[in-house]
Amino acid sequence: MSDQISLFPEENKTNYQQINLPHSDIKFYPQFLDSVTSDNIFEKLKQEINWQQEYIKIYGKENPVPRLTAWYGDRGYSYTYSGITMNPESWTETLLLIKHKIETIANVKFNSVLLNFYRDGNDGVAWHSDDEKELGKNPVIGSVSFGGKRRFSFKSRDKTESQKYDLNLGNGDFLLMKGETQSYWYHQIPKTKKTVFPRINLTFRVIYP
Ligand SMILES: O=C(O)CCC(=O)C(=O)O
Ligand SMILES: [Mn+2]
Repeated sequence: MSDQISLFPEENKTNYQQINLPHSDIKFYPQFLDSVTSDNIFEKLKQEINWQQEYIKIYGKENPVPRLTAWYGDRGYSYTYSGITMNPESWTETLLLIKHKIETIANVKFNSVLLNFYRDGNDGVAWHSDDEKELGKNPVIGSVSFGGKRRFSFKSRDKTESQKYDLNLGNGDFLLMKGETQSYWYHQIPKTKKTVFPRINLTFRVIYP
C-alpha cells in the first residue's frame, strides 16, 4: 500500500481510504456495494438509462464524445458541460437507491447525476475538473462505478507541480471528492489498448440554480 493511503473505519463502519493529496479531500470506499448488487445495478442501468451520443465542436468540426452520457435529476436544474446543455430526466428507482445510500456518507442531498457509459478501451474522459459554476465553490462529487475496472488519475492543475496519483475504480467502488479538490486537481479516465469490460460511472452532484 502506498504511503499516500491510510485506512480509517468511519462511524458507520464503512471502511475508506483517505487519498492524501495536498489541497484535496478525497475518500475512496472500495466495494461500497457488494459485487452481486453491483452486477445487477450495471445491467439495470445499461437497459433503463436513456443513453445519448453527444457531440462537441472542435475547430468547427463535430466530434463524438468518446462515451455515452445521460443526465438525471430533480426537475429544473439544467447543466452545461463542454458547451452541451442537458435537461435532466426524472430519477429512476435504481438511481434513487444509490443516491440515498451515498447521501448518508457524503452528508449532502444530491439533486443530479451525470452518467457515463464507457463501452470499451476507446472510451474515456479527458483531463478536467468538475468546476462548472453551477456546482458552486468546493463541490461535493459522489462517484459510483459499475462493471469493468478502469484507471482513474489525478494530476495537479499547477503546471509547476508534477504530482500525479492513480487509482483503479472497479465494480461497486465509491469515490467521494470534496473541499478544494476540484480547484487544485484534474482527473481523467484514460483510454486504453488493454481489453476492458464495459463500465458505467455515476457522478452525483449538487447543482445551484
Ligand atoms: O468515469 C469516471 O470515473 C469519471 C467521470 C467524470 O469525471 C465526469 O463525468 O466528470
Ligand atoms: Mn469529472
